Amino acid sequence: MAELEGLEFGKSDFVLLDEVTMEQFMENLKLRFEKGRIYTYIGEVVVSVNPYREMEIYGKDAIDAYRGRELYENPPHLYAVSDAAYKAMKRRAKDTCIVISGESGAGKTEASKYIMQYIAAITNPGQRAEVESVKNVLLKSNCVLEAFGNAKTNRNDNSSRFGKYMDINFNFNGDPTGGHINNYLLEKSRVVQQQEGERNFHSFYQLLRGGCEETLESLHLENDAALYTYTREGAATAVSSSDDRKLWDATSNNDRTSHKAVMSALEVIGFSKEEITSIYQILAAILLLGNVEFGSEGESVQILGQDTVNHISELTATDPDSVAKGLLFRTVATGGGEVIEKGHTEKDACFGRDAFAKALYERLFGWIVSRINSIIEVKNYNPVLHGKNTVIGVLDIYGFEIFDNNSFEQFCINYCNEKLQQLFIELILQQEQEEYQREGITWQHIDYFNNQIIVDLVEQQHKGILSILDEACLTVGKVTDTVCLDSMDTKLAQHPHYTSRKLSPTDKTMDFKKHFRIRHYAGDVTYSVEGFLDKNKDLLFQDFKRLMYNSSNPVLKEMWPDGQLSITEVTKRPLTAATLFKNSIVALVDKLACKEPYYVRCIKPNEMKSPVLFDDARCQHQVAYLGLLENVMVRRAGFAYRQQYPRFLQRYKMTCEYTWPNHLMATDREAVEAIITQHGFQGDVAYGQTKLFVRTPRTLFTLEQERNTLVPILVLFLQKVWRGAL
Ligand code: AOV
Ligand code: MG
Repeated sequence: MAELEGLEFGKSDFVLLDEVTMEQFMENLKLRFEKGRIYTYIGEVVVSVNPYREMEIYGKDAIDAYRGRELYENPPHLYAVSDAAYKAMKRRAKDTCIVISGESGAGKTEASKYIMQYIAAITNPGQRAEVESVKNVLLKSNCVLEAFGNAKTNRNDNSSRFGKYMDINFNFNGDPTGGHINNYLLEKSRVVQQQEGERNFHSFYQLLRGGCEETLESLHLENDAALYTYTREGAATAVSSSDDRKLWDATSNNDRTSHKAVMSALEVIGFSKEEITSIYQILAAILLLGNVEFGSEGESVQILGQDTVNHISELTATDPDSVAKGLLFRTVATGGGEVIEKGHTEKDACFGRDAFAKALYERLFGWIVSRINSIIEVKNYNPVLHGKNTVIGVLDIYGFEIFDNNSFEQFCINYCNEKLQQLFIELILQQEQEEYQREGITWQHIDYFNNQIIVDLVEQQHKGILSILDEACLTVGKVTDTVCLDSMDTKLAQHPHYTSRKLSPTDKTMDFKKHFRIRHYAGDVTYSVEGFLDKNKDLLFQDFKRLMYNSSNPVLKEMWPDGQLSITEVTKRPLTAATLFKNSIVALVDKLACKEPYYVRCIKPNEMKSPVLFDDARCQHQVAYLGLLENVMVRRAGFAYRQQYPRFLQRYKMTCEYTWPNHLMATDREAVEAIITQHGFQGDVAYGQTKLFVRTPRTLFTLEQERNTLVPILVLFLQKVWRGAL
């Protein structure tokens, strides 16, 4: 067994703090970070601080050390919670989930990958081919989804721009039999526009920098991201300072090598050659679309550069005239049922082109996910023959974020984080409460800040921001973003977590016509309402859908099934983007709530991506809003550890003369009482119906240490007995 850490590394569980104060919490967190101990427990919750450097703690040795062990037997690690989730799933046939939270750049995605790697490493010891292949697809899917769904933002060079929830299915043996990925609202606006210093999705640069000459030529591309409007915008400014240049070089090198990795991952997963070609043709078509410009002559709008249109039509296997027509006209049904073609204004044409590019990318991403799902879905599973099919879910979603300019996307992302914080509050409290009740133990209530009030501000029917937004989107006529803001300001003025400029006229950071502010659990965010209505309506002209549906490329056609509807069949009022997102997040929360949860709470130590800087104020802020101190209090007020009587007895029976080698008492519970009494730990435990509850981990550590000293002596003794020396 690995050595437990010495005290010079601080307390490995915050429950062990002498006093639960912010000072002591921060002191311990900082000390551990400085000593390279990035993980610390609060009971079964792992608090993780992003090290911003490579750590030598994820190798095979570490995996072996954690396999099958209890949390307190080894220093804190992601592997230990992964193992706990796996054990709960395997031994008790429980569906479990690991929820990883924390703000942008705190280390969620990296953590999710280590968790997946650990689970893959400890399963399928018999190396059965079909299980190996499922594991391979699950691991490789990360590489593909990161390429298409992650991007450099001003907060994180590899920021997840979509939410990911992955279920891994297991058979009764505890081996993975399949999986399913749910993706949540990809930030598609990034395809056509990025904030200063940011980039488009990695996939574009990977193709441009990593694609071979031949490939690029066949896609009508050149290997220079600066030639394309969609990849030029935010990034061009990112190379201005020397520091940025270093970063930029690092990312471009990365792009080159990543392209190969992604191509090979696609192949391993099982995408066909035609499918892979189609993926890159779509990426190329999007880049070229971005370069389509319009000019107007009198009333009529024209496309400048027929070549680009020809290339787009070739890449999408459509007819060039139809592409041009789709970009310049829209088909509308008049009140009388007549169908006419209406020419775009230049502005409408640009809007249509960008909406088309965004939709192409969004559908491509959705298609990649569903293709992976179809490959790894559990096949031929018969519960009668194979036992219960259990799952471990891993959630890695975009973290809470504040930028200089916060728009609809940040609003959705931050709302999603509110929902997850709410779930943490409910589950951690509920779980403790239920367990104590079931086992007949009295429990002391600890107060939390309950962020339900902010969740309500966003999603409450009729009164919440989403309802007001939807109402504005569904109103016929000219409702502008400003009109919508007005309506929010009026209806929400009294809400303690909403601020409008009307109420704080002296606040110069807010624009009267543009801004509203939400006091989120993780901080104040000022949102600019500009573009909210368009993004929420998410309008795409039916002509583009029909154009793609009529493509002679079957892969592309498959992505656009709604293109077969004629203009008169199209449903008038599809659900808005925000409502669709809300529904998907509500479904996600329901899914998580019915599983046994394990939590990883990630903290970002500084804004500079530095491995040595621990920014006290920033860290303390995160500890506060994540509710970690309250988490420790709940854990302390209750009992930090609990263990079934037989298992406890098995492990520690050698530490007590009445239980070693076997006890003569009526029940295991009495035998456990004998161990506890002999050590004088009575004050630190409570006896439940089926489990022993231990208040402080120290008790267990003492028993563990005693066991450590005794085990070698006993082994020696037994060897002698076997050899007949005694
Ligand atoms: P996030 O997922 O929490 O942000 P990431 O997991 O992408 O954050 O982490 C950001 C960067 O921090 C990574 O690219 C690594 O460079 C570094 N990092 C994080 N964890 C580790 C680790 N355990 N060891 C070494 N380096 C690490 V976001 O997706 O933006 O919310 O939306
Ligand atoms: Mg991430």
